[in-house]
Parts: sequence; structure tokens; C-alpha cells
Amino acid sequence: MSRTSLKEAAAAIRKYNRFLISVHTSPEGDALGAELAFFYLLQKLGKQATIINEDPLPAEYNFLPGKDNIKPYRPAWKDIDFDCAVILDCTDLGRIGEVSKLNNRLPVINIDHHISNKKFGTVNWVDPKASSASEMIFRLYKAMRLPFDADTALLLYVGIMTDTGSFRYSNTTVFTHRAAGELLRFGFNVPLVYKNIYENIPFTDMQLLIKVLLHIHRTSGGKIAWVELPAKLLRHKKLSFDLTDHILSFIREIKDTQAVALFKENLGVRNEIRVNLRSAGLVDVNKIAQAFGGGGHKTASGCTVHGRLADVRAKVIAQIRRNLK
Ligand SMILES: [Mn+2]
Repeated sequence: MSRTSLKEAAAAIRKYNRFLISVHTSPEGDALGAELAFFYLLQKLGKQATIINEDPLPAEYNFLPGKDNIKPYRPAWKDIDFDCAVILDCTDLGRIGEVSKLNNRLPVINIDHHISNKKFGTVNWVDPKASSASEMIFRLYKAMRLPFDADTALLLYVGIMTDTGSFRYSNTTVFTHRAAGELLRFGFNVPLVYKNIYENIPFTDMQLLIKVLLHIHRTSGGKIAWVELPAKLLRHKKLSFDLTDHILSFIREIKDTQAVALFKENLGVRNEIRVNLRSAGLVDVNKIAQAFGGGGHKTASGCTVHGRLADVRAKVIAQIRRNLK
């Protein structure tokens, strides 16, 4: 099934000429790597492309080649005449935020690897077996017989590496390693890539991380662990570095933990909580996120829930408890 939709996606890409590219808000390595590598793919085909993201690049991704091609959303972009939108790494159109206002009547090519994808596109190439959107773009290059170069190789490697937790999560397959191996031939500095993304936390952010980790709560005999990021803790932070993944991966290392939840009060919006969920494998956190209008993968998901922090937390924890194995 996915092979047919890969062909359909490739055919649609050949057909159009002026592309709008976007990814989800709070973009991370996979979203950024996939969209920039896809931007270069379109350039190789001689097409015009503009990348528009609602949120800026987190500081740890400043080393990515081509990052200046990512433009912030402005309502004035409406005047630009696109003939196709390509949305990457998104379960639904709402995930691109304000940018969705730009593509009202445009045909949409939806390229994604989330099992909860809503198939919102005109063409939907959704492959939940792919480790990452970047791995799908890798396959697209192959299918369209386009060559990689040093920049695209680095971008796709970053996307695959970050979404697989550096090749240790269950989404890592033989194909993932084969793709990474082929990309590595371009000879970029892997330790430096790793250092840039994971070992580059500003000291003040590290102090915030430690403060958060001092208040890890556990319930159900330690099977569920959770932390909160209240707005008052984040207000003074410049939000340059994305700590979410660091917090979640630290907590999931605690013995006997089956599910981890992070509750973050969104700044600027009252009573809006971003919930990030991780599972050690037994609990299906995609199902839990979907109960609150979100989604993702079986072992990593998220949702945005309206309500007071304590109420949202109680509801989500109760739902996780019902889904414990
Ligand atoms: Mn992804």
C-alpha cells in the first residue's frame, strides 16, 4: 500500500511547480531534516519551493545546512502563488499552526509516518513502519532517482537519528541502518552532529532541567512517572533550547517505568496544556493521546488539552492507568 502512495506522491511532485513546504509547530530534528532535504529535492528537479514554519528553529539545530531557507509565518505570504503544499511529519493539518491559513484551496501532499495520521491530503503517503519522515524522504530520493549530496545526507541522517533516539527505539529497522550507512558515506562528522544536538545545553537551561527533575512524581507502583512545566518556570527562559526530549528520555530511564508524561503550560494561552507521552513499549500512548484529540506513535505521542494544569494531569494520568498492562 505504501509503495503505491510513494508512487502517487512522486507523480504529484513531478506535476506541480511552486511548492509550499511546512512541518509541525515546535519542529525537531526529523521535521527539520525532512523539510530541508525535501527542499533540496525540489531544487534538483528545478522547481520553486518556500519553506514556512510557524516556529523558529531550536538553537541546537542552528548547524543544519540550508536552515536560512526556512521562513517564519507572515500573513503577507498569502500573496505568494503556490500551486501545491507539502506537509511533512504531521498527523493533521492543524499541527502546522497558522501556516494552515495559507493553503486553503491548494492540493496537499501529506508525507508522514505517524500511525494516527488523519489522511488530510489530496495525496497521502503515510507509512507508520518508517522510522521517520526523513527516512521516507530518503526513499523518495531513491524512487525519483535523485542523487544525495553532503548536505542532504547530513539532513536526513539528523532526522533519522533523532526520531530513533539515536537508533535505539523500536522503530529502528534493518532499512533504517542501511539508509544511515549509505548517508554516512558522505563523511560528515557524526560525533559533532551528536554533540550539537544533545550535548549543547546552555547552563541556565540545564539548571532548569535539574529543577524539573527534582519533582518527578510516580504512581501505580512506579509504572507511571510524570513531571510538570508550569508557565511560571518557563516565563524567564528564552526558549532557545528544546528540553522536552531530554526530560522525557531521562525519566524513562528509571527502572520499572512503563509510561512517562510531561505536562507543559503553554505560554501566552491560558489553560492550554501540551502533554507529551512516552512508553517503554507495553502501553500504547498513541491510544491515550487520541483520547484527548492528539496522536503520534505507539511509544511516543502528544496532545494539547484545555483546562487547568492539575485537572488535565489528573485526567491524563487516569487514562494511562486504565491502559497499563
Ligand atoms: Mn517524525
